[in-house]
Amino acid sequence: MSAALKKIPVLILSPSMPLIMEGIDKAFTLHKLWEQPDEAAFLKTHGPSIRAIAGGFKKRLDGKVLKQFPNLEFVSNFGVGYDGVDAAWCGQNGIIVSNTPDVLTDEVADLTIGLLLSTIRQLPQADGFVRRGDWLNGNFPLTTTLRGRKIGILGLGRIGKAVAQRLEGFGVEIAYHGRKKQADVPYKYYRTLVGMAKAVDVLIAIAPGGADTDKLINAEVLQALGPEGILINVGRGTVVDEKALIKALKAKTILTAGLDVFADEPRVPQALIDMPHVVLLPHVGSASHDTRRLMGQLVVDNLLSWFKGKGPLTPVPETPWAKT
Ligand code: A2R
Repeated sequence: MSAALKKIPVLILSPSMPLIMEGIDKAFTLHKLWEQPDEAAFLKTHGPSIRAIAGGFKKRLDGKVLKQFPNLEFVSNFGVGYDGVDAAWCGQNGIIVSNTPDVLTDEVADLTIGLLLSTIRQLPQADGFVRRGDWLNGNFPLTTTLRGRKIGILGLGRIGKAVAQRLEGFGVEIAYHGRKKQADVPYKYYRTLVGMAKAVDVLIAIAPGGADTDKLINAEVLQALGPEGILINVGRGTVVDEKALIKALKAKTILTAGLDVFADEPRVPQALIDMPHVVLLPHVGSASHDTRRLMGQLVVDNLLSWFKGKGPLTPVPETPWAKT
């Protein structure tokens, strides 16, 4: 690694994958905020020299936080979702933000299908039934089915398309909602989410978090989904109004839900935990060794590419980069 790169200070705010920390440490001067005896004093002394921040961000990196780093050039975000960074603020202040798209698309799409089938056919519950010895006393109750269902995808992006592609193999009808109709997709487009929810009985959400999508799936949408309705959320928890969801599940406004993401992770509302028919996962969409390795490497490679003067590999749309 070059001596010039080695002088560049890069900050990680909270423990990250070893691959990320080792990769950054090898090429740059790595600072680990959580290891500092006095974080505030560290930020005061070293904040002005930091040129990049990397990792996943539990506490949102908004303008107020980012102002502590007047020489910041780059935020390398772990994950395709980057609602933990105020990318619009970064764009306005000459800071590039990168994320880790594509390398996790198939993994999350696979998990989505697994969660869908688990929720419909009650697979975790059936597993518990065998383990408890309940089978000795009779058969597992019959479940609902995927057969004949219509599926609506909120967010037909990279992952949404990969989910749709898999669903085609299941012979189900597919529709989608997003802010715009897409050319060259064979699925029916709905201009409104409520309109789509009325027409389908499974809603799969794979949209980004942030202010624009906050509580997009609300009481009205759930009502429209109907009593046979199933909600699968693998995007961001904030996209669902959790209180409305709990109410709808309790009132049987919809049938059930399969959730990999929650509004305040890792805290999951007790009301959901208490419902035996919903399936709850701890945000594991991309969480395989292989895929996380690819994501971690992309975090490091974005930094390397940027500081070698080659531009970011995967900048987010709010911080476009054009070579001058
Ligand atoms: O709205 P469009 O046509 O740009 O479609 C995007 C959709 N989307 C929205 N749909 C409705 N209302 C919104 N306010 C809104 N904002 C965005 O979400 C697009 O089809 C989709 C996002 O797709 P991609 O950017 O390709 O992201 P990818 O790689 O599929 O990942 C989706 C999300 C991440 O943002 C993380 O939150 C999560 O999966 O891991």
